[in-house]
Amino acid sequence: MKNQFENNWTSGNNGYPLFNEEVEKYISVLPSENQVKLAENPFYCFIHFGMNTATAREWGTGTETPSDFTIESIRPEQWVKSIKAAGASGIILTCKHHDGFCLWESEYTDFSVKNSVFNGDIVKMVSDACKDENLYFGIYLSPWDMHEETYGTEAYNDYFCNQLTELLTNYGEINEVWFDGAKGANAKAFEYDWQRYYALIRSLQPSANIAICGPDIRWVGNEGGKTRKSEFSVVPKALCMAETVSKNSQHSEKDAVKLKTLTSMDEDLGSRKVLANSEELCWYPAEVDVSIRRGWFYSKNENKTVKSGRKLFKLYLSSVGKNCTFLLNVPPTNQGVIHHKDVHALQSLGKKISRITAAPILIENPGQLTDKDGWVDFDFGSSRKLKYIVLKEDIRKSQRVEKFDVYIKKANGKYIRVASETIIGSCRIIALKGKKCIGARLVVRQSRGNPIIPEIGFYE
Ligand code: FUL
Repeated sequence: MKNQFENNWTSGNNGYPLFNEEVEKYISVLPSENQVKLAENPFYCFIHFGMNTATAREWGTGTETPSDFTIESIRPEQWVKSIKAAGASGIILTCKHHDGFCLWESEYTDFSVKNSVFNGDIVKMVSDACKDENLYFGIYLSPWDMHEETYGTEAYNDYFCNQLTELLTNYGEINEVWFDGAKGANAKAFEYDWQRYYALIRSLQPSANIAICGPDIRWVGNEGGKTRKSEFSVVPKALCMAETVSKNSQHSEKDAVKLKTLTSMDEDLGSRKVLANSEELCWYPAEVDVSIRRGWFYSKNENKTVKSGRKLFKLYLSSVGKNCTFLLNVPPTNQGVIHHKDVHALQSLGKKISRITAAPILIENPGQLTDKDGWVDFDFGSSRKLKYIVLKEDIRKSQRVEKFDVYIKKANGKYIRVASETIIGSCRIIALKGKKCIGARLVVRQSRGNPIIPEIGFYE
């Protein structure tokens, strides 16, 4: 009779093959260097700011005029400092939202800050402020444009590429390009030339990840911070074209048929069952985008809806702590600053995040487990109050762990199971509220090949 630890990846692997051709196929899917960098910096802030900030709307109409942008000044250094206090490592600015109004002085349209009371280039001001504080800078450029008259004709692809070129060449390093899939129901039908946009980004900013309607970062599927039980980064390749394919028909019929059965909203995107039915796979990690307030843009009516530091921290744990990246939107006010309520919540979030790893008990590198390591023991040397366990897989060797348990060891030598989970991925955080113990045991139950765990940290 096996004890509770003997059923593990070295002895039966939960009924799944540990290594065969299929498994080899799954673990041969690896992240790009850009995706590794993102996994190491998994928390960014979104800044929704623009015409809608001046008019207090969520979506504009495209019929606004530059004089409707009545904001005269902004304090981007205050934006960047507040965001940095939260622990984020980058900012993504809405350079152009669906209304088409540009926050930089684009050569290709009159509909920009250049013809408003604002004196300056907001993209430049924010990207400079990021540089000053060592934050990454990324751009949001809405493909859907309600204002631009070429929208709906082939000339719009040129217009869009011209604007992309301006943004990708005049502002230093661009770390991420975020393409929104949103488009109004009555908008003109139009085929975006995604492949052309991607090629342009790759050539002008090779270190940028392309998110959402792009091949590098997957939308988790909702804006409420909900994540799946198992967020796999290896998924069917068809998914990485999903948002694109659903909006234009430039891809083959074969892709479109596959996508009918699997969308980025499905609960299971990466189990063996799903992967087995898929010819091609890709590395496509999930991003959780949430606003700190009810809306994406600032409205004074929504000051009451600012999420508390506690709530934001929960979102952090369920995104960054579950193999996802976290993109928290913080919209500046029409006075050009981040409202004090948001600043306060960001500070509180930052403190909570830094507390996770502030008091280490033990940090180890078990490395690649061998068939002698059905479980791994950790000895704390004395009784400690365990609050967090942070686990990392070596994603350069793909995502392997499919099921694991963590036990704590009590002073009397007894083991108590405190976590029974599925995936690890780039980062998995387990919160335990200060459990007294003298050690811990990690049991990997199921894996795709040998698990590789370069770091497991225990904190009190
Ligand atoms: C949505 C947009 O329509 C919202 O305004 C916002 O930009 C959000 C991030 O994406 O699709």
